[in-house]
Amino acid sequence: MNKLKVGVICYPSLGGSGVVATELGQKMTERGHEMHFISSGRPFRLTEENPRIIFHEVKIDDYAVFQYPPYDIALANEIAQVIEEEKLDLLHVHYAVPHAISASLGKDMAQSDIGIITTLHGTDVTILGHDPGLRNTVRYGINKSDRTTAVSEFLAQETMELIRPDRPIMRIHNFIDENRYRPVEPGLLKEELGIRQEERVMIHISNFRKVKRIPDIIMSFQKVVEKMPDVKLLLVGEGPEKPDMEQLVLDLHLESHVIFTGKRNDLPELLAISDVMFQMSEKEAFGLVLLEALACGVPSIATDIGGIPEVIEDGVNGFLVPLGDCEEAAAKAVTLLQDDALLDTFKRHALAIANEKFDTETIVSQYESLYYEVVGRT
Ligand code: GMT
Repeated sequence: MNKLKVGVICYPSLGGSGVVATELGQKMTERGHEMHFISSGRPFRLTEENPRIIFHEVKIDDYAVFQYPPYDIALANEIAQVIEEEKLDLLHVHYAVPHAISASLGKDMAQSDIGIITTLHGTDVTILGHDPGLRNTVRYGINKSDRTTAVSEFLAQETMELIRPDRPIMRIHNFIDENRYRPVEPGLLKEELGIRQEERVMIHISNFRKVKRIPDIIMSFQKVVEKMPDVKLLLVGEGPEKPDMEQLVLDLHLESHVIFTGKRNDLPELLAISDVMFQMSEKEAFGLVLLEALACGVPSIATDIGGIPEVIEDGVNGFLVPLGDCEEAAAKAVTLLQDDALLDTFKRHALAIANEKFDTETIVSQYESLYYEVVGRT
């Protein structure tokens, strides 16, 4: 099979979608393909030097004539230029809006017949899809793509129902870097964070946006502390909600139980000292962080919404609770944290499901087959 030159368009810093785009790019280079990232900044997980990864920065000049710098047009320009100069075989865009639109425009500008694959990650459908104006734009982006994938069965179905595109949506689950996310030796991290050996640890990792419903986590955790005081909650990440969450922790007198770590690079080590992950999101197309936790052997208490039930099987590798039900979340957390045998079983299931259902090479192969299918067709 010929090796491909693929243009990858993604957000450099927006959570899980940028992570998946980067990990996939890296995995594709191991299979001999050349990946050209076209983005406003270097994707934050693209840290290692790799001769088969080429980064093309989209620069936007601040012309006085525009009130807002036209990023989508600048991106289309760059895409057209890279298609021509690098003789790309394919474009893989993450997010329909604006990336699939810019890709389609860039393809026209380059007068190319290059194929476009769009991967939907969630908010472009579950949030933008509810705006009638933008819904048409999302549909346009999908219809202009040769193939569209969604990161969960839930998102694929939601897209068909809300957006009603002309073409089917194929589900390809997310995956993680299995060399990084695995059970690791955490060293003295527990002590460094001021956690006693005998204390249980719950962890939440996110970008602290409203959609993550962090107040539900803190209020559920308060109920856990009432039942078993030897427990700590790690809140890992940064984002707009953080100052309010720090205040809520003070208001609930939980400051000796809750640790805000800020953004961290040692997530596998933090997961290694954690017993249970806590995720109470109101929208989640997949929940990449849940899979990262599973791969480190950490089960979850998570809301029964969106694509989460495809990652967390209730009573197997975690517990699912109704959205906003802090009582139930706390009860399930206590059940798990107070029963060593049950926790051990859940941890084993966590690892097994991460390794089998979300096997990295299988999922990367699904994308690679799609790449060849679209290149063959165009
Ligand atoms: O919601 C986030 O934290 C960021 C967002 C993104 O755009 O990266 O995540 C979305 O894509 C991830 C990767 O596919 C999914 O794991 C998240 O569930 C999805 N977020 C939402 O649907 C809210």
